Amino acid sequence: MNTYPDGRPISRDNIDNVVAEVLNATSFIDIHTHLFAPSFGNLALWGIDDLLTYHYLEAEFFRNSPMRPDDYWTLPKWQRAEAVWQTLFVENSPVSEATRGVVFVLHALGLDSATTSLTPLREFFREQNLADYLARIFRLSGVSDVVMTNDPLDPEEETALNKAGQPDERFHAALRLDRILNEWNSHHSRLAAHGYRVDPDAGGTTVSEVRRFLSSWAARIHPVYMAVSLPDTFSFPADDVRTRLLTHAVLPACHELQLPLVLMIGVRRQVNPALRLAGDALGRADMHAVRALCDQFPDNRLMVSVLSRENQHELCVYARKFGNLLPFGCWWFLSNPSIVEEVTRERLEMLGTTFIPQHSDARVLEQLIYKWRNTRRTIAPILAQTYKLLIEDGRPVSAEQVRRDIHRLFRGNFEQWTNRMMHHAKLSSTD
Ligand code: HDL
Ligand code: ZN
Repeated sequence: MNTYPDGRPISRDNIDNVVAEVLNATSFIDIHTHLFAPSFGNLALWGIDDLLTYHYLEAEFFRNSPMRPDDYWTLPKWQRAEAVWQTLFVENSPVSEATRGVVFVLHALGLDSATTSLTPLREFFREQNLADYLARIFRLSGVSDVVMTNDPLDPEEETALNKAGQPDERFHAALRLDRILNEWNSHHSRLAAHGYRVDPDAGGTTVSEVRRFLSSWAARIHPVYMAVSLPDTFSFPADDVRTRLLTHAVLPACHELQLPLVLMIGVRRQVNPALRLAGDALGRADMHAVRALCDQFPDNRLMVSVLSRENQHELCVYARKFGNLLPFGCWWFLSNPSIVEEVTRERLEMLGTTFIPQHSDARVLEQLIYKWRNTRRTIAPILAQTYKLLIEDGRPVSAEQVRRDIHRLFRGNFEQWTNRMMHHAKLSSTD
């Protein structure tokens, strides 16, 4: 950046420009997504039909359309996309976060977001060469690395993981443990079928065998962390299989492998199963569980995101009490500008730069474009205001400090917690 020499204090009037420039010039690490590298085949979602059949949009579609979910699911994907486009983008104004996001993706790609027909859009995506297109999307998004969500107990993904070709250094693995920690009854037999001596009641050699499973997959996919989403009813410790496996298998394995454990707490799964992926909701969780985990496992690094807005403030307070707790992201139903603003401000006020502001949770490649443009747009004035207060309170601010802080928030904290220096693409200013 050639606007301001590194050391010279920035005038208060120039703070907004400097913050915006540094945010745009810094490539971010996206620490939680559901994206897949192209080598995962059909699991890697991209293009207009995947963008429009995103479950956030399907939830909004069902609010607007007389079509019953059961009838909607009988349609092929392209027809579901047509129905969503007609209902949310043609017959109604795309003013929600998720619909406006698609508008911006199309705009950023130079496409007509006001079209009444998907045909011209489909032609554009059909013409794309994925390798070149991937690089363009990462560049447009200002992202250098994304972390996937990898579940080796998912049959479709296990096949892809076993077949995954040349790894793409921009896509990092994460070992997702929901089936083991939340749905043991339904999945222990799959572990047994793979030769792990586990019991339905998680007794006997289960703990050591689950740990062997974790070590084996960690050796194969080199995850940057292990992760689990947890219900709003999550309690720890408790007299249950989850506590037993967390205590004696997962947390010791994370410590041995020097991996953080990512906990995403507060989801209330399938409150309306008819909506499928769109059928999940949230609930306020008991943060005593987070305290107990931080306290009982001081040598483990815990990264926590919560789904209830009310839990965010508690999470900040606990992060002030435990140095092994790193809050991250405005997860899922919190990932809206009105809430991102509140959460980011309270984190800066209570934690300084010791947190990770956001992840995209993207499921479709092009979502990176809008999710990260929105993050930059929402957070820029908040950071600028923070520096203005600092100047007003007597401390000059330089561009170098702004660059250091933004690097820490969107790269450094994660690289430090995972002991990984990530692929660091210098952002080009042109598309
Ligand atoms: O459990 C999770 O990782 C959530 O992010 C769910 O995947 C959810 O469906 C989602 O995509 N949220 O953005
Ligand atoms: Zn997710």
